[in-house]
Amino acid sequence: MPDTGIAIPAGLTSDLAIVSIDSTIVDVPTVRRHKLSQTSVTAQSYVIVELRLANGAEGIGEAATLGGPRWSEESVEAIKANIDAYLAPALIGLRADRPAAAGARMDAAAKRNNAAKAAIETAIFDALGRTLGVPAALLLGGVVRDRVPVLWTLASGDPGQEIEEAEGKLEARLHDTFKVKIGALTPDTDLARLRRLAAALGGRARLIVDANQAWDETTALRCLPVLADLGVALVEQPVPAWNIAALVRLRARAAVPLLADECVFTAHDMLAVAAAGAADAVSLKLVKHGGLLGLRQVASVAEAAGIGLYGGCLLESSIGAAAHLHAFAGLRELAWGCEHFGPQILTDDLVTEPLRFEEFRVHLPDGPGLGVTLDRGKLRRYARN
Ligand code: MUC
Ligand code: MG
Repeated sequence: MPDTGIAIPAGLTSDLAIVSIDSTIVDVPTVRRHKLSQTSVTAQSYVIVELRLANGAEGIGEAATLGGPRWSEESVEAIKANIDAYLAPALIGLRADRPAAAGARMDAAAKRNNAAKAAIETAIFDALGRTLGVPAALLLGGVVRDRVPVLWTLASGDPGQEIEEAEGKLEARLHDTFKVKIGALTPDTDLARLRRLAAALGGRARLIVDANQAWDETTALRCLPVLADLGVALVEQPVPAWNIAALVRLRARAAVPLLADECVFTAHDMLAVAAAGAADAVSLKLVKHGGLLGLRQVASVAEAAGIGLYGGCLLESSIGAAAHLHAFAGLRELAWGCEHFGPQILTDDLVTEPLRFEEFRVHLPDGPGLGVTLDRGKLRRYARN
């Protein structure tokens, strides 16, 4: 190494080449059935990525799915196949201190496959952070916040059970905002359900709803004023992802802010939604944006357009949730907080020390890389045969 007068951190002088990338499908049961408009799950399926560098450092990442290829086009089976056949081979030999170059190589090797790419990029940041002894958040520009307000999702479809569940969360001071999944039932049944929830929890909790694209424009036009009257604070993806024009028309008439989810995967999508004036806020998710760098890119486009940021999830375990928290930690504003309750809806976690939930907030874990450690015993227990 030439004498530049600049001290090179010991980790950077080690061999940072990526030597192996392994992927494992796991299925972790949930504490209750979780119903969305397009699917319903009693177990969460993830692909866990383990990446190793020549210097011996290891990194982990997670690709989350929800009910097979129903929430988006990626299933765990497809994610694993594309990692093993295309994405991993494209990265072997690349230095881990080049995550942007890794992104370019992965984009050249496979179109979209954003959850698969996000899991690998997360593992690169983890391995690099562990090598340098710094948190992934520092590699992304440092920390503005070390804890984030976190909501809980009510999704059994049974309002009696949902009120009891919400009361438990309020009592334990874990969550005081609740996202209600609608669209699996008829619009009128959902409105009746929301009336009961608002009457029981109103004044003590904030309610938002997510229709997961279930309604057509006419239904949304009829239901949004009712939701506004009930005090619902935010309505997520009421109409199909393709129907940006409907979002624009609804937004012009609705007295409740609209949150873009399935209609924003890439920074180009974000730009189109912003230019059309189709949303008040956007849900940021690694599985949509292809990694921490992609998430921050989408956030930058939203920030430039004055669109609020919401920390979205796909029911990740503590591995995926930690990765999101590192990406969220450096955002200047995260107006809507986050929904990384995933680790709490699983009957078990995949790390040695799960994330800390306290006083309605989830904490950014301490330590190098992601700050969480894979429990290999758990990985084996939940691995699909
Ligand atoms: C979504 O569409 O937002 C996040 C929380 C939840 O219950 O479902 C997910 C996906
Ligand atoms: Mg959503």
